[in-house]
Amino acid sequence: MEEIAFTMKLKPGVAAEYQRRHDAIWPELTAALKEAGIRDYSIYLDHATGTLFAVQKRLPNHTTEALPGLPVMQRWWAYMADLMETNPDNSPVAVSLTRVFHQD
Ligand code: RM4
Repeated sequence: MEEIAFTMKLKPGVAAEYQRRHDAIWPELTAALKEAGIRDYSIYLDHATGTLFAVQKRLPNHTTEALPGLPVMQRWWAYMADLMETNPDNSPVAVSLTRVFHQD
């Protein structure tokens, strides 16, 4: 299983609402993420900067590249767009990170 990490950016003053929405994440989205092969997916927030740090494991045969085409993913991104820095299609601006250390 591979692990990837990336950052996203929260707009100022919306951390509580971001948390609330994720505490009530749509079951159909959870199912879609699992179906795409994502496992052990966490998002952390740096309150000082609004930077979101996402880390997830993916099955070797994951299909995460297809997620942006799913209606449920597009609906979720549109729903979250008021809280986050986004691209024109409402997907969050995400910056891939390079793992520089790991210890089992
Ligand atoms: C985040 C962002 C990501 C999504 C998670 C579940 O706020 O929208 O794209 O994978 O939620």
